[in-house]
Amino acid sequence: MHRDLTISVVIPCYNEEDGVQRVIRSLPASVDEVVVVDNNSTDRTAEVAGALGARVVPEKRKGYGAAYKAGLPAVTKDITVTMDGDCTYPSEQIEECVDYLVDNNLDFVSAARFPLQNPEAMNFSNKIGNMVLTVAMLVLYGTKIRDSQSGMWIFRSKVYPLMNVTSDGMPFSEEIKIEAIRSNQIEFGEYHVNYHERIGEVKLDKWRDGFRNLWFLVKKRFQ
Ligand SMILES: Nc1nc2c(ncn2[C@@H]2O[C@H](COP(=O)(O)OP(=O)(O)O)[C@@H](O)[C@H]2O)c(=O)[nH]1
Ligand SMILES: [Mg+2]
Repeated sequence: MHRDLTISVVIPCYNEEDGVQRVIRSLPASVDEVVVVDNNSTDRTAEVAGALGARVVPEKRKGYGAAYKAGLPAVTKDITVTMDGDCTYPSEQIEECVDYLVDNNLDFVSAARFPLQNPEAMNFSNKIGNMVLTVAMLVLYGTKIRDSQSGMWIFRSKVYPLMNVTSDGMPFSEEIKIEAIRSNQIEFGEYHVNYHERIGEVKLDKWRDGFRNLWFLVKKRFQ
């Protein structure tokens, strides 16, 4: 609990046995609940997470979005915080993000990685890909945000049902932000955070996922 609000952290994982245990261990004491969504991992992700006290939600449908669609409705606390199971997002800044949400009367905060505090944390092509997608989102939706692809969000759990999220894959990240920004019942904000270098193997296929995410933005805009 922080600022009288209870906190759940949701972590989607596909083969992140090393990363997820470090993420869970690094969480501040104010986190009341950890939900790990395991997508048919073939390593020890589920055992490791369970042994560290996380609630493991199994999801058979593949994909980052499918995992979140199983994990986000499963939270039971006031605030939902999301992060990857790879130690890239700053668990040490969760409380700061909740402060930003509360102090600015917001419902949904997206943690922006750019400008990168540690330029080494992301390779050049991913930086370009992120920039292209964020500009595409600005052009198509008029959203003036710095990071359309951040996987760390801090929101009041009660607003989740107000967002109509559909994607089973990586576009889930941009989609939830569009839904939050567009809703007149949700106050959206961005907060700059530090982004760390990844532990474990990258799951993202930058060309395939980059184009899929771009196509998703176009499709959702004109449907
Ligand atoms: N549950 C689940 N998690 C996934 C899947 N693909 C990626 N992830 C997780 O989603 C997070 C983001 O993937 P990652 O490779 O770090 O992508 P990046 O952060 O965009 O480079 C990581 O915690 C992955 O383990 C999937 O198909 N299912
Ligand atoms: Mg990641």
